[in-house]
Amino acid sequence: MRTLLATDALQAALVGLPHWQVNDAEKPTAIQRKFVFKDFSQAFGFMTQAAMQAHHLDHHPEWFNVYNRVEVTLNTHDAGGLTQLDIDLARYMDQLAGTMGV
Ligand code: H2B
Repeated sequence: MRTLLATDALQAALVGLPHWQVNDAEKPTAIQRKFVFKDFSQAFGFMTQAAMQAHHLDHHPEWFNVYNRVEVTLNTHDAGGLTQLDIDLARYMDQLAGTMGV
């Protein structure tokens, strides 16, 4: 799970994650998305549920929150780049935000 994704596998996975951007088009080592919620309570609810999933996966986001905004960066520091765990956590976050109307 913590092996770097090959370029073609990463490209294929990113097709299903249109809200996520790579940090560097030439040499992607992280993906990023900015979520905007209704208010702080909703943003923190998202973070709380995502944190439980991160704990479950033993895979943790870098994130930054101000009021209703949550900026997320995913990468696998053990592997030095992007792995399937980043894709799985991004999908989970997309789905969760979707249930909150985001
Ligand atoms: N989270 C992320 N984002 N990348 C990792 O490489 C990672 C992690 N490694 N969470 C895990 C924890 C590792 O440090 C522990 C020891 O399992």
